[in-house]
Formats: sequence, structure tokens, C-alpha cells
Amino acid sequence: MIKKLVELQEKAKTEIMAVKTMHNLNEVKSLYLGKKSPLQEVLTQMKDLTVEEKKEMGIAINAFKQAVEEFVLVKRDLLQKDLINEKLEKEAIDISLPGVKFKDANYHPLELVTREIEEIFIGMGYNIAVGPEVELDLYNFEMLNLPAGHPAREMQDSFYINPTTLLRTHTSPVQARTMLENKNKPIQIICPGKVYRRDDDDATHSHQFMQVEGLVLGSNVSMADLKGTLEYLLKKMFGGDRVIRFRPSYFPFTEPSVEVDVSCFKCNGKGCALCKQNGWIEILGAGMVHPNVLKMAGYDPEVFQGFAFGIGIERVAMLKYGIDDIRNFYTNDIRFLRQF
Ligand code: 2U9
Repeated sequence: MIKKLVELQEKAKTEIMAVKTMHNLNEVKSLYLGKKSPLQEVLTQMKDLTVEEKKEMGIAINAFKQAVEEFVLVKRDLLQKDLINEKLEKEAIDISLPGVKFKDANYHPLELVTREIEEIFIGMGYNIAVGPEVELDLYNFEMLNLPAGHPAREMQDSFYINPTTLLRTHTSPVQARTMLENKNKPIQIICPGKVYRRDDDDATHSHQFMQVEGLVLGSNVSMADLKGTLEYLLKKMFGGDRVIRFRPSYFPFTEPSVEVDVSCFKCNGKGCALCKQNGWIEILGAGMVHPNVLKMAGYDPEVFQGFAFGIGIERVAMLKYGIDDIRNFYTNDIRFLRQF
């Protein structure tokens, strides 16, 4: 009987080690240890044995059971490892494959032009000043030599919030505020930002647009400094062989005032569609700060002179990138914005 058990154990071992799935393993296990296993037959034959033989047989049966349990455990372990390996193989990621590319964000064209202008002026030692977009009439108009009823207020039709408060029509109130803070000290600033004018929107006009204005005050600042500064700016922005010209103009806050043209960067002044065949592109307004503006901000015009200028960011961006409709800047069309 013991011999039979040893043979059965060998057979169980072979069969257990040959199974391919957990399910099969459980089946084979109950085949050898369950109620219908050949072990039952051995047990029924036990009744014919002597006490001594029964004892021996009991030990042998326990050893058999233990051995089969162990084979099952070992096989279960092996099957589990196979399962994990199979899963690892199936779910393997090829880390040498190129990843999913995320599209980098880019700056808005108006931001690009603003930053370019800021960099140029920072290089000349200017500071950048900012101020509120909801402004007092006092800073937006009064302090800039545009008293109530002045006909030039017409040029800057405005959005009033109440009789004394409006959306700023230019960034000039930032300069006025800076002058009040600095009384009789030199100033060298640029003021970029959004401005608002009551205007009918079309391809070249918008009720909201961007400007960079500049202000330089000192005891020895002349129109020659203004010309040199603007020539440097425009050469940096539109190319080293640009030339500029001043035409007389009028602004209430500067005297004398000028409009500044730059030679066309597309045809080099010969005349083309961009410059409307005249070789020059109108780009800026500027002038020497009006003595009234200096006085109102507490600067002595006998000691201090200075220049100021203003440039429209949309216009620069339209010229630079060949954009024909100002509304493109504000409609957030990703196909437009991705081009910069
Ligand atoms: C102070 C004194 C003077 C700012 C100036 C201009 C000329 C000008 C326009 C350019 C295109 C506005 O955006 S635009 O439509 N600006 O022509 N701006 S001088 O003069 C100042 C500002 C502040 C205290």
C-alpha cells in the first residue's frame, strides 16, 4: 500500500507540474486529495491492517497529503509568475517611441510688439510705468492741457463712467501721475497699455487699442534728443537702413508737435502698396512737452524741458506682420494667433 502511495505521489507530481491554468490546477488537486481520489480507496483498505501497520500508513498518508499540497503551492506560484510575465509582456510600453507633442503656447502679436519696444527702451535706461485704465478726467485731460470745452477733446471721444471718470483715451495720464510723484526730478519712462476711444470699429479702428507712450524730462533735453531716440527705435524695429522724417503737427500737450514717418521697409522708399506709393510710413506722434503741462505737474519750465511721443501698437503689428484688419487682434481665432 505504501508503494502504491509513492507511485500515486509521483503521478500527482507529474500531473500537477503539467497543468497550464489555475482552474486545471484546482481540478487536479481535488483529483488527488478530494472525496473521489484514489486515496479514499487506500483509506477503506486500512480497516484490514494491524494497529502497527495503521500507524505507519497514517504517517505515509499524511506525508502524501503534505507532498501533494506542496506541489500545488509550488505550481500555483509558477502559474502566478507566468501570468504576471504575460501581463508585463502584453502591456509593455516602448519608451523609445516619440511622445505626444504638446503645442507650445505663443505670445499674442500685440504682446510681442509691446515687449520688443520695451526691450529697446530698457536698453536706453528707461523705466516702464503703468497706471489705471479707469481714469480721472483730471489726469486724462486737464493735466494734459485739455481743459473742459477744449476743441481737441473732440479727437478723443471717450467712454465716461460718470462726469469725472472715464476709460483713459491714451496712456498719458500715467506720465502725468509720474510727474506729480517725481516733482522736479528727471524722468525717463515709457507707458504701455490699453486705451479706449468712442470710435466706430472698422478694419483700422477699434474702440479699444494699445499704445506705448514715452516721456523724458531733464534740464538739458532737446528736440535733437527726441529725433535721435526715435531714429534709434525705428531702426531697431524696422531695420538699420531706415531713415525718419518729422512733419509739423498739433497736439495740445506738446509744442512744437510732429508726426514722424519712417522710410518704407518693404520698398526702401521707392514706393509700393504698403506705403501707398509714397515711400514713407506714418508711424508716431511726438513733440516737446508743453510748458503748461510741465507747470501743472509742478515742474519749472525754465529749468525742465522734455519730449514725449506716442505709438500705436496695433499699427506697428499690422505693418510688421502684414495684417490688413485690426479686428484680427481681438477675435481670438487660434488659426490667426498661432502664426506668431
Ligand atoms: C505728457 C506729455 C506729453 C504723448 C504724445 C503723441 C504725441 C501721439 C498717438 C500715436 C498713435 C496716439 O496711439 S496713437 O493714436 N500719440 O501722437 N502722444 S505726444 O505726449 C505726452 C504725454 C504725456 C505728460
